Amino acid sequence: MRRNGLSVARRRATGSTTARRRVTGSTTARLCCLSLVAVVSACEGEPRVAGAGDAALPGSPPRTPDAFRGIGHIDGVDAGEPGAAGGSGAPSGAGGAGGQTSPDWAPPLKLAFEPVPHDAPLLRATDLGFLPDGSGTFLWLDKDGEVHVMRLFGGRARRLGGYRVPDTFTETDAGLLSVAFDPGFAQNRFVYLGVTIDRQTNVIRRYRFVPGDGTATLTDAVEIMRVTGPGAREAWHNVGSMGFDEAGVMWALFGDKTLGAPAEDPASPVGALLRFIPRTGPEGGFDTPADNPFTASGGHPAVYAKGMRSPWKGLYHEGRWFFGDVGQDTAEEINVIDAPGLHFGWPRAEGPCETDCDGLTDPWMWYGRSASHRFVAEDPDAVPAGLRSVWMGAIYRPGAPGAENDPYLGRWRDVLVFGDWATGFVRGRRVGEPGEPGSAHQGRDWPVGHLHHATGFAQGPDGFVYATALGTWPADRETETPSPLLRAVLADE
Ligand SMILES: [Ca+2]
Repeated sequence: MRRNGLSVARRRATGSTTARRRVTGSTTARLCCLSLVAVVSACEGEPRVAGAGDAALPGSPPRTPDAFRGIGHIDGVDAGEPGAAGGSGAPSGAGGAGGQTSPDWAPPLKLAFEPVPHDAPLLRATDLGFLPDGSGTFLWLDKDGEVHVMRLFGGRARRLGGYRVPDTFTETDAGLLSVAFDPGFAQNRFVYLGVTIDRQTNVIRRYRFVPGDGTATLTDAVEIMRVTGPGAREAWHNVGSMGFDEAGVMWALFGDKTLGAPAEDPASPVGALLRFIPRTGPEGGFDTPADNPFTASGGHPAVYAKGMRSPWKGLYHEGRWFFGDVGQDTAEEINVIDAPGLHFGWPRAEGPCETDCDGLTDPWMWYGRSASHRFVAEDPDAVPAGLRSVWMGAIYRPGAPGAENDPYLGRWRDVLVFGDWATGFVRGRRVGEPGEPGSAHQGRDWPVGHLHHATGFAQGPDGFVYATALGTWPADRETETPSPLLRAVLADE
């Protein structure tokens, strides 16, 4: 847990000033942060669920624009059109100040999720990620602890083998939850798995992926990161999405273990985005980049951002992180991390802060539980549900291998796809260029499609984005339905 003195730049523009020692090149580095290592700690599902209708749930706070702070507008519950211009879906800043807005605005993305036949018996898929070797091989995680090693063959996916994480703790939303690949995978074959091992503890382990004669497997487990919530009596809110930035620094989201207060304590690694550099030796562990914000003041050296409740899915994109924070009673948040040391409010605030707001960063967007919210109303396939659980899906990576023939015709570039696990709406919103104050976003969001119980996204070497979802939920449900593998395709072509 000592600092190694590396200074890691966050911004794309400065990302080359430092490099992780084992990063072999920008292409390789980019390859790993791509794996949209999504993730999930799935699905909130607190006791409040109980199949109740929206009316049975606590109401959301009124939209009070004066209380909004930070960048951009916030979409409130049933707020109608957001304050930003561009109601048709066009970027609000198109052709705007200094020509700094994203070029070549394309028609809004509309997606359909086509089932891909497969032979994997997993019931509760939590994440998937393609090996960065162009083979079409991907790891598909089951909440129960099984890693299914799969490969795309034409229009199907076939199971090559698997690996069971023996000590997976699977209560509530806990389990085997996230996967990422090392920037140096081509040389070291390192794979990282995020897994819950007991009610209080999540770990990130490094494995070596060893393809065998038709039965690929994982070997040499080494613990890199351990995050414990001492005193946690509930299993909820565990390891979320994880990945790497361009400089080879690993990041990972961790829920608050339902502890509340530690989420805003810089000395605690729960309720936080952690940033660290996995050691490559057999002893495991990590070092931390010199620009993590709380090290000098006695905080946890890996903590980069705080104040999160259940950030089960997020993604890194060109110097910023976009993550969803699942609310307890009122608000599902979409947050942007664009500076070190931000505090996203929990447990002092859920949704935009209204009182005692000093030092807190409000969400970029948020939505509540109302069935008449436009996010739900604009999805004709929305599933009636009292629960909401926000997720972050993907932003298309046009520079990735296989993306030369972008099947989305440029429409997914710089577009954040997000949605709700419980109702199934999927929406898109264009993101602005990084490093421009006040322009983390552009325009408004629009309906993209529908995907129920979504849990993971990954861009494949064929250029398509693949998604997965829980097949069976809740965890103790007796009826078993396999998880789907889904190929995202343009819906209007
Ligand atoms: Ca918040």
